Amino acid sequence: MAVTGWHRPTWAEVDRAAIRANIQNERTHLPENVALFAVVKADAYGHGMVEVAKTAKEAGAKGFCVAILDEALALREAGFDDFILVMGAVPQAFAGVAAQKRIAVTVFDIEWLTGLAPLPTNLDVHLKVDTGMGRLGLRSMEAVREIEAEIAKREDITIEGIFTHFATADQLETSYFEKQLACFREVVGSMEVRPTLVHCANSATALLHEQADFDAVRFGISMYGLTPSPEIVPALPFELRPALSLYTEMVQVKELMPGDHVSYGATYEAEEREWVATLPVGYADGFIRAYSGFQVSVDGVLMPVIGRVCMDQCIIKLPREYPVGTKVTLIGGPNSADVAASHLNTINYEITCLISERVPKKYIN
Ligand code: PMH
Repeated sequence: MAVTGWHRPTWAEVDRAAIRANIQNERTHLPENVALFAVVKADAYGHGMVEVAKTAKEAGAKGFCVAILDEALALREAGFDDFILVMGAVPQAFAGVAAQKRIAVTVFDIEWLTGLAPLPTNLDVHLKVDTGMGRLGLRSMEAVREIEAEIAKREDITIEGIFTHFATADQLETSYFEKQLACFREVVGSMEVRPTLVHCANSATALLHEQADFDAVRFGISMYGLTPSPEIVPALPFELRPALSLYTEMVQVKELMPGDHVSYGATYEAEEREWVATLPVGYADGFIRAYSGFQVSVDGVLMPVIGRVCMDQCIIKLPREYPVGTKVTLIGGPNSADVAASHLNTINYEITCLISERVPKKYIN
């Protein structure tokens, strides 16, 4: 059982108004008839799936996309009766469960279909086309036609949708993207019957490319107010509002003397008299060891994490003495998820997904 730390002053604050604004801005940007599906997999990129799903729905999201069947079942369990698509592979053995719960699944392989026993009730499927991502998907027009013909023979399966996923939508150079898009259009055009939901856009595509020919977008990272990549920031059609901030409080403040050391390995040595604070957050919370050297902030003033980050604690160097209980922004404001991603040599997606279940989420607005 994962234990959440409600009795420790370390928490993630999720601003629901930011999520609503990001969705509403994107809906205004999209043609009226294009639905926005909120991508809430991986606990809504670390923001908390159920609360985000509620907020997204209030803001006009018409359904949800998840990676695994359990996430879809958890949404049903929480009372959502909206459209849900599992974008990852669902084992055949669980197709019946998905059908019963009216959860759409992704079909990317003829073998998955041919080996499928008759289902007790209709299963909606979305065909996944691999137009260049090289991950899941049917790789040719013929493969799509073959599946379409196979499903036409069955009474228990409906092709509700067809989709693809872009490998380079977050880059300003669009030649690979254009190739994928042309391939997708060609495959869709070759179908006997155009499915109700033809969709291809992740956030970057939904923000930067015309969606008039499509029926839905799968809006993930930018619903959380983060950019799909730093390079497209100047091209974004509206300002994104980050929803998540990670906070903690100083639990001990002390003065080091020259030559004093900090944390495992005693890798940090004070050169002069200096103030430091111990924070109750560590790598088990998703504040991983690579955050060593990262600048967190107090009222906008940046201060570095010194020495090694421990499992449950870390230490920062203060510019002066601060009272115990002072609130520290680990992620947010000047030390945004993008700045953290750059420090960790990763992407903002990973920064929020890393935050573990031990960190409680507090929802505002
Ligand atoms: N559609 C699919 C098939 C996805 O895998 C993802 C995100 C999205 C839509 C939403 O993308 P966005 O968050 O950029 O809007 N998938 C992943 C992934 O597999 N790794 O990082 C993001």
